Amino acid sequence: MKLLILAALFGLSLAQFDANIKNGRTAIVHLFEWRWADIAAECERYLGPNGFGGVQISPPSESIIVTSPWHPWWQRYQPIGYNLCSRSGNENELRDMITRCNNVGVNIYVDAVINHMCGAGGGSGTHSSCGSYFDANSKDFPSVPYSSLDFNDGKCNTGSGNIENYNDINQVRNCRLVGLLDLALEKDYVRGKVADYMNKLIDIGVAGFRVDACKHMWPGDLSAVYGRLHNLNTQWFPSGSKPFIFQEVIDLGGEPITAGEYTGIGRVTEFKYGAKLGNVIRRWNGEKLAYLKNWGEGWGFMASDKALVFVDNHDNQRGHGAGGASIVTFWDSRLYKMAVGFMLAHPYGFTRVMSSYRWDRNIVNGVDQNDWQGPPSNSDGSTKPVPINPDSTCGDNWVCEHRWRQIKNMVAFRNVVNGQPLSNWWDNGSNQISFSRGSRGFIVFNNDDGEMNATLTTGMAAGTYCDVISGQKESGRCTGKEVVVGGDGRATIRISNLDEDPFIAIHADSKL
Ligand code: AAO
Repeated sequence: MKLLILAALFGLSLAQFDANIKNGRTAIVHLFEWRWADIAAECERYLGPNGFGGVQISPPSESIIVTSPWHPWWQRYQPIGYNLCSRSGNENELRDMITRCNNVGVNIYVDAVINHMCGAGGGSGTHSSCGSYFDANSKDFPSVPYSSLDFNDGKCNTGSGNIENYNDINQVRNCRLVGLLDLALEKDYVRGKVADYMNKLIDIGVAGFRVDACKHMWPGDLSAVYGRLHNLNTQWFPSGSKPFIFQEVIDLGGEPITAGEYTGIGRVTEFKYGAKLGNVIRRWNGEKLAYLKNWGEGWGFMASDKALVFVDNHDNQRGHGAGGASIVTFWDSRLYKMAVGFMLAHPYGFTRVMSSYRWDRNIVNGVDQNDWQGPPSNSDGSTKPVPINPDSTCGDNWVCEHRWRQIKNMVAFRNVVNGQPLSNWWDNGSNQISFSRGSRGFIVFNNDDGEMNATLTTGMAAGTYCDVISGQKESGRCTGKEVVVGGDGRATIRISNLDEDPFIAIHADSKL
């Protein structure tokens, strides 16, 4: 009996680390600010067929509408209630998306903003995405309802009421993050309202949550909320499945609150990953690809089975959050493809691919003057659809990194090599590296200034393979470079440092 209880507890505690992904898939994509109707179509026409396991969506909860600046993306991080209408669409469209994505084996993960409501200066009225009335001055949010009794202000000791010092744990968790009204999650009532919101989404069919701003919530409060969550909808998930939880905690070291305080209750975003990989790919601070030999825990990251990893996110691609100038994004597309390629080839962590929109980037003294700009929009601020061009790229300033051939094919690579160990590491002591994933995949990078010409152990069966970076296998033929693996498992690899994509990847399914 005792053993059974232990097993049940153990099972429960492990469950929220599992992304509930179907069909052996391994990566998710953040379709930042996409409309629900476009995500539904993307699941059916692209994500399902190309082996993506899931989508992180922008917050679906009712938010404030900000008009100065004009409809910034960040207005959605200021909830005024938990009705399900947002800039991405209404509740029916949300339900339709979740159903259609689930039906093609693509999971939906919701960005849950539960630490706070809108900013203290949000005013009063019905300037909200479902038109619900609220009053930020009196902390009155009748659509939930929350009243002034449901906020933390009494517990905050700073003069401004805001977080002023990240070295003071109490401030970070009891004061307002950039002026956002801070919910009192230790109250049973507040926990109940938050859990109701998340449970409604679970019942509709989502597979889990990115939980926003977890550093600003006490782990005990979060764990109490998670403990109230339903199992996933059995129409699409095995009975007893728990929602996947990945928590946004920015821990680059140097602060008293660490990611480790949260890894017991769910996965955690590993922000060191993108910040350090950016340095390596840019070759800043004397970093080189050869140093990636012990990438992962060896670099001081959290345990692989606790980590949610990404090259950039919606904050640090535009200077919000943390990571700094080293973060590589679609703006540096050549380096970006290498960084994402490396991430998807390497076994560490659960991977998330970013999919962005272009904005009028204008960096003055290191600060982007237009970091607030929302998605491609009509003049009334409504979000534009994502048009698909004949060559399968996206139009209207939607970047769609996930549709770049190199990135899409590396998502497939990760699925093919799933579960295989990293082996046959090779480097030239500088910026040329290669490694295998068991006998299922092999990748080589040349980020040096000279040409690479080396005979390397691939771990692959003899044969001719199609490089999925310069091209791909189509109707049995290769549209890119071919790699010949000999009977000894070795291949001669030449990569010019001048190539647009100075890397090559082959896998079991790209064999010709
Ligand atoms: C907007 C306006 C504000 C206004 C507010 C209220 O911009 O001027 O006061 O409304 O009216 C997003 C936007 C915000 C926006 C907010 C609400 O980014 O600009 O405010 O929506 O509309 C901290 C949090 C982290 C948070 C990050 C942005 O810990 O949780 O700030 N990310 C999430 C979301 C994000 C969202 C929110 C939370 C709020 O992803 O999109 O905000 O829902 C240090 C700390 C970090 C801290 C950063 C930034 O980082 O460690 O925890 O993140 O500072 O303040 C080095 C250090 C690194 C340090 C960094 C920066 O890199 O190593 O640790 O420097 O100092």
